[in-house]
Formats: sequence, C-alpha cells, structure tokens
Amino acid sequence: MTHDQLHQRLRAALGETAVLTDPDDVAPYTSDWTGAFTGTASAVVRPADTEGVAAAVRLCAEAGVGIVPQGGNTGLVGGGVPDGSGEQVVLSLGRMRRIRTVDPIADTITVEAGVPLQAVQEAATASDRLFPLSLGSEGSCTIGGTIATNAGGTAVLRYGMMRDLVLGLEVVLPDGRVWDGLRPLRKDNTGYDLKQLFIGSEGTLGIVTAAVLRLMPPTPRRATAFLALDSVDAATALLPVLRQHGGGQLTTYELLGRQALDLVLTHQPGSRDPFGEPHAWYALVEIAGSTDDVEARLEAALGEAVEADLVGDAVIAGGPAQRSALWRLREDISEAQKSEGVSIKHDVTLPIDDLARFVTEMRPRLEELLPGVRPVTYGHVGDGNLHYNLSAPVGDDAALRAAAADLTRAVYETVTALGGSISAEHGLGALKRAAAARYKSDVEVDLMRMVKQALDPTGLMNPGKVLPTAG
Ligand code: FAD
Ligand code: 2HG
Ligand code: ZN
Repeated sequence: MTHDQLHQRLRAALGETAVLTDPDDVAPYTSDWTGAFTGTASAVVRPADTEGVAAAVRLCAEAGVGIVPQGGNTGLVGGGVPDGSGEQVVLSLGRMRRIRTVDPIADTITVEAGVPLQAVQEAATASDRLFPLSLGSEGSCTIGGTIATNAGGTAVLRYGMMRDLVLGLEVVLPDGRVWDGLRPLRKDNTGYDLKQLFIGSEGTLGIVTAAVLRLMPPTPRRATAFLALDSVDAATALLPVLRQHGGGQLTTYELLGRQALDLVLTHQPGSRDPFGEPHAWYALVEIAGSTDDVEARLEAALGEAVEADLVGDAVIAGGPAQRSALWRLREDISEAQKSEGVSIKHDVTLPIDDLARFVTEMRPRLEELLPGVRPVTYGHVGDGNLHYNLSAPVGDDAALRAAAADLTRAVYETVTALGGSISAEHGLGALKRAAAARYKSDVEVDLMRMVKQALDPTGLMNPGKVLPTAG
C-alpha cells in the first residue's frame, strides 16, 4: 500500500479532518520542545476516540507503517518525534480530552489519554481531592504521555511516580485490538500486572487511550521555604531532618546549584534572588497537609537544621504570591537554560549518599574534557535525581556539540560506577537508546527485547525508540 492509499483509508475511517498531511499542519508534530529532535512524517493522525485509535493502528499495521504516539510533545528525550525518513505516522492523542468520571467512593478519576495533566489536577480539586503528580510542563503534557514515560516531578518524595498513581489502563495493542484494563481495583493478583508493562514503555508496546488514576486527600495548607546551603552534603544531611519533622507531609525537596538560579535570574522576567548574597546551593522545601501545623513543622525542621549548621539562610513564603515566586525559581530552570543556548541533558539518579561525591568528581573531569563547560545542576534531591545539564562555554555552542559524546560518556560512566541510573524520569526515547545498550546488563537488554518481540513482533510501535540497537 502506498502512503497516499494509506492516507485515503485513514480519512475514510476517521474523517477528513483527523488526518493531516499538509506540511504546515504536520510541522508542529515533528520537532520537540528542546529543538534537538526534528523529523518528518508521512501524516499526523488525530483520532477522537479509542475506536479511532484502534482503526488507525490496524490500517498502519496493514500498510507496514511505523506509528509514533504523541501526547503534549513535552518529552525531553525525542521519544514522541518521528525519524527523518518520512515513512512514519504520528498518532496524536490530542483530541481525546474527556474526563470520564470522578468516583468519590473508589477515590479515582478516569480520564482519556489526551487530557492535560493540569486539567486532571483541576478536576480533582473541584471534587475536593488531589491528583498529586506535579511537573513544570503540567499545562501541556498529557496523562497518556505521563503514563508512557512514568513521569516523576516535584512530589515523588511523598506520592511516588506516575506508576504509583495508575490503577487501570485501556491500551490499543500493536495489532489493533483493545485491552480493556480500565479497572479501579486496588487489589488484583491475577498473574502478571500487565498495566505496569505499558507504564514507562514510551509508546513502544501499545497506545494508552484511557486510565483510572488514584486520588489523594487535598493539602490546602502549604509551608514553603527556600534555603541557602553550602554543599550538596548539607542538602543530603538535611533530608532526614525534614522527613522527621514533616511527619509524612514532606512533599517537595528540590536542589538548585547557583548556576541554575543565575540562569533563571538572567532569563526569566520578574525573578528575584531571595537572598542578599550568592550561595553555592539552594533548596526548595514544601510541607503540605490539611491542618495548620505545617508551618510549625517546617520551622522546627529549619531550627534544627540551622543549629546543626546545615542551612546558611532561609526564606519562608509569607503568602501565595511569595510561594509562587519561590516555586518559579525552581520550575523555570528548563526554560531559562533553553534561552541560554545549547545544552546537553543528563537526567540521572544516584544513591542519595553519593550525590555530593558525584558532583565533586564530575567537575574536574568535565573541565578537562571541555574547558569552560557549565554544569547546571538541579533536581529532585529527595529522590536522588539530578538534572546534570551542561551548558556550553560562554559563546561556544560548537565546542559543546563537538565534545558532547565524551562529556555524556564521562557522566554516565561515573553514574554507573556509583550504582546509579542514566535515566531517572525522562526515559530513553531516541536520546538514550544506544546508551542503554551500554549501561544496562545483557540480561536486562535481552528481557526488554523479548517483551518487545512478544507484544510488537513487527516492530511498528514507535520504531527506533527505547530498545537498544543490536550489538
Ligand atoms: P510526549 O512528549 O508527547 O511523549 C512522550 C513519550 O510518550 C513518547 O515516547 C511518546 O511516543 C509516548 N506517548 C505519548 N503519549 C502516549 C500514549 N497515549 N500512549 C503511548 N505512548 C505515548 N518529566 C518528568 O518526569 N518530571 C519533570 O519534572 C518534568 N518536568 C518538565 C518540565 C518541562 C519544562 C518540560 C518541557 C518537560 C518536563 N518533563 C518532566 C518531561 C515531560 O513533560 C514528561 O516526560 C511528560 O510525561 C511527557 O508527556 P507528553 O504528553 O508531553 O508526552
Ligand atoms: C525538571 O525537573 C524537569 O525541571 C526538566 O524534569 C529537567 O529540563 C530538564 O532537564
Ligand atoms: Zn525533573
């Protein structure tokens, strides 16, 4: 079947407007948020419902055409973007935006894959509940995308990753069948937990079309502090203090190096340094709950931290405007680093005890490889997850591009030697698929290939992503 014939059949099955082929219409779907990944597509298909997704998958399978599922296109590893062949079809879930039900007794919300994360948070709030997943991209990223990447964010410390928040899934399989696993059950030991296979599979095993998600009690009281710290060691030593005083309500513990704050202050209008003098490191802490004691808990934790010499200075948010300003200093880093120019992203996890060692060991190694390279270090310190993103030496993007492979190898070797992971929360996508072959064990890679072969034997589901290249 030619691509033109495929387009005609897709239009006949899904309707004229559901299939985009005009280059101007297709363009927004073929490059990513970072600008590092750009491809071309045979077409973009935008089904309105699960049946439409299944029909599109069946037609692409008949034509032997690869399918790239796409949600909000905020992924940072090139997973939702087609390759450069022009042979692949992008399947966007963007029209599937229905919130199907909020169930106050089961304490669940059932939503379609294309619903933006923020809309789910708002629907939960409107029912006096909380959907706790929280990302800087929440206005644009979709529930399907957060499931496909097993997204993390700034509340993982308390609530876990997306994997921990999904009770049931509906998935269109690579052969076009629909698996209805849309169950709100909290207990279901009937063999393999199939939904977990699809969560974090980045569109390589099937297309998530809907999900049942867990809701949590709301946390209307929030105590938020921005801290100045001398070292990463101080940040890790502070974690048990925060946890002890937080009493299960410690929700956020984020770290920022001075370079990260500097980028925000330079590029984000209205941002302001909360302190009179610069410090090497900063942390954003939030304790959240439903009772008034959250502030007292935060103050007690900070009192102990100051006494133990772990904190140099601290600002506690006096109200919603100040809280939001402090949050922006953390959440705007990605945007600010993008404005600064070319950078290389490393989203790594380490055993928490080794975070300081990692940061200390990396600096001279990187400086030797590329003098003037600027590590912008920040992340979810409570989860051992650093975004160790390297900006180019000032004015020399070309030098960073030339040294990129060596720099990344140095980072990943150190992470692996310390028992960490080369992808904490963003996934492998296209960016890290070759690295996965190097840093995962042969047994792990083999098992991944077996799973892929079993579910997608013709390899049409997001080709060229996640699965390490052979050899
Ligand atoms: P897309 O980018 O469209 O797709 C991502 C992957 O999922 C692709 O492989 C795609 O093929 C697949 N996919 C998408 N939808 C489906 C579906 N319905 N079925 C099957 N496969 C599908 N991530 C974090 O984990 N934590 C953060 O704190 C965080 N902060 C961010 C901040 C910014 C400013 C930005 C730009 C990104 C951030 N991200 C973060 C990354 C990104 O937002 C997440 O990975 C998010 O889950 C992607 O959702 P999406 O809908 O945009 O997916
Ligand atoms: C964050 O924690 C995101 O802000 C984005 O995961 C990280 O842009 C990045 O590298
Ligand atoms: Zn992150």
